[in-house]
Amino acid sequence: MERKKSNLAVALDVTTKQEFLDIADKVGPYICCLKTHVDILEDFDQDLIDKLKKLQKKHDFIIFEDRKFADIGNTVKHQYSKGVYKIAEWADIIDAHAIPGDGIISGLKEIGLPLNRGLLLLAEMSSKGNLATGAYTEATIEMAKRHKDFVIGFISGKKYNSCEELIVMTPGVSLDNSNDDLGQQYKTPGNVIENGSDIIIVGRGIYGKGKDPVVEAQRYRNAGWNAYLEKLEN
Ligand code: 6AU
Repeated sequence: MERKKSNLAVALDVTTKQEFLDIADKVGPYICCLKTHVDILEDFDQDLIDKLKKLQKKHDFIIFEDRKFADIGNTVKHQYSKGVYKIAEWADIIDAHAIPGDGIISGLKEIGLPLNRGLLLLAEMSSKGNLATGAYTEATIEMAKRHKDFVIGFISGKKYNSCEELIVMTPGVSLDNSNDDLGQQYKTPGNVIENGSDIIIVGRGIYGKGKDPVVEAQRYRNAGWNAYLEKLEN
């Protein structure tokens, strides 16, 4: 983030390999993290991963596969390391829901820790009516504290006083819209950085219809980084 002066993660939710690689190359210079949903790609293959890794080297970003694991430890272990995607081989970080209890972290950790990977827990969500609030969020924070060897942070809208050292990444960020028609709710980069978020996650704001990904990535990078500098001054 310091090297690139960027706290922007791009959520690259497109469904073809060509679009994916094209946008990743365009936004690469402006991001600290590329967030993927590889299971939405129609033509996923090993070649995509090889090319993604090349782009990672070229542009210097970490790869976050937003798999949102949510099963028992034994199952997520396989989902993380095996199957078509072999996520553990190429994703620097992943995320998981806390709903199954500590076993989900223990299972993912067995695979990820030896590979020097990191895990984010979903402590809050951006969508309307979501259930990750109050006591659930509190319990998630406590779970993270018990696994600090592997949990590096949260998906959340704010920083928690009791674990300020853990990274907070925040989705639901837009400079132009306040919601979509399927329950997504947006805040501005300024709002979320003010609340203590470290990294803004932006998807359609960057490559949505009629948008130029380079122009938008620069715009969001500047908005996020300037909000961070302002926060440092105050
Ligand atoms: O900017 P958008 O609305 O186009 O995309 C938001 C991205 C999507 C979601 O899967 C993801 O952020 N997301 C997440 C996570 C973990 O990143 C959690 C959440 O609560 N809400 C959310 O939108 O790729």
